[in-house]
Amino acid sequence: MTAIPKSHPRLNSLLIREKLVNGFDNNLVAKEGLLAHGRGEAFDYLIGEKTSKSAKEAIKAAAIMLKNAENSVISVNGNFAALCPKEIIALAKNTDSKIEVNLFYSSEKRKKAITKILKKSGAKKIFGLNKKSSTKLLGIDSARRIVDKDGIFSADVVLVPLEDGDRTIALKNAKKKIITFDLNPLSRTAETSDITIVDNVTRAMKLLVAESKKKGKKSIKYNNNKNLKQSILEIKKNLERRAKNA
Ligand code: PTJ
Repeated sequence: MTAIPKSHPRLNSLLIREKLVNGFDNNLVAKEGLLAHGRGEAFDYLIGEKTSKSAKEAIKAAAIMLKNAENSVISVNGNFAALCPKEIIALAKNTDSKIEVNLFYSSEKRKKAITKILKKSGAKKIFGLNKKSSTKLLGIDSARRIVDKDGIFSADVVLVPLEDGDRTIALKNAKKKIITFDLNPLSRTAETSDITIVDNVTRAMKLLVAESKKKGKKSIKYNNNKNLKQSILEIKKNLERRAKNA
């Protein structure tokens, strides 16, 4: 592990990168997960590496949607497990959601490593591990089609972070409400989901956990297309400010 100077101006970003690299070394993260992270980093740079106003609105709506759900599931992939294990458990507890491991680049070795870190962080029951209770989602070619009958398959709301577009579309076709974290507001997942949180999952999950603890509000006016437009305009504003100061 390379020592990162504490005074580095992009310390947080480097620490996140290191978590991903460690996650890769420990079989949590797929090689392609490192590439996905690189894409995310580029967008994070464009949004100014902080949670925007539109992301905060999306987070509020997501907390309400999860709490109002009958059967909500948090879908966990390698990047999510490496970056936010404690927050996954806390969110599941606050919103009474199930946790399911669902991988694009699936292997038993990776599933084991992800299960281990989730259990270490306090998970009791994890879906998506038992072949006997698995079934297939229509419209997907990747291993992501294999889902748990009692988990994603029967869920009404699914949180799918850092997701590929095909599965988001398949889940929408299966009439599920979808919440996602995606730093790219132009991705198919961002455009297809019911709630897209355009923020780094490491910042946004902490805020979502805090929001999900709050009592009170049972509904919120929220429009994902408007919110995505706002995210894009926030990037534009940020770039204009940078160009002015260049
Ligand atoms: O663990 P697996 O096998 O299920 O594979 C997971 C990856 C992420 C490799 C897989 O889902 C994948 O290939 O995803 P995509 O299609 O590359 O989409 C990932 C999206 O997440 C991209 O739009 C990235 O910009 C975005 N992203 C990357 N890092 C972050 C992020 N969004 C929020 N926070 C991040 N830290």
